[in-house]
Amino acid sequence: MTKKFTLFIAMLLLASLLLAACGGAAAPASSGPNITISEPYARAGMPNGAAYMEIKNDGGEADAVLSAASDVADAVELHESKMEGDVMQMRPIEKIELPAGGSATLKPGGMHVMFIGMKKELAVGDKFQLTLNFEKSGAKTVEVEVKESMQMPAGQMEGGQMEGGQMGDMKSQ
Ligand SMILES: [Cu+2]
Repeated sequence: MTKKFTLFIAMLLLASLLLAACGGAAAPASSGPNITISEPYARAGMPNGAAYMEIKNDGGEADAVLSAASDVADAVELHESKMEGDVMQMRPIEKIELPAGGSATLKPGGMHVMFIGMKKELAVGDKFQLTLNFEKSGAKTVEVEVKESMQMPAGQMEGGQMEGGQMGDMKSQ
């Protein structure tokens, strides 16, 4: 009786160990890449535009942005700007790497999402959808707000004032 009972307890223990093992096996799947995209914004211009943001990977597995898509432009590419001599050059990049626990900052003068052939001119304050396609995390869509114009500083100033009708008023006076 005691022996049988002990065996029963042993089997219970074994079963709970197996359950724990299964639970443990499920954990690595949830500790894959964990992507957060923060503060996406765009600089609008004609004929091209660019979007910037911070992409964080809090997960335990590396990921990468492979491509981007949006209906605001004819083509959307991943680019990187670099100084070559005195000239700022940009070139398409294959992907944006996101190491486990790492992040990538897309900012003016660095990596960016490039919009080639804007379908219409965006104004400061406009919002549009941008989808980033990740190697492991799949597609993630963010809302991008147009914060500034590409044509600076003249474009920026004119854009704001002409929209408000102030330029027109001043001219007519
Ligand atoms: Cu570019």
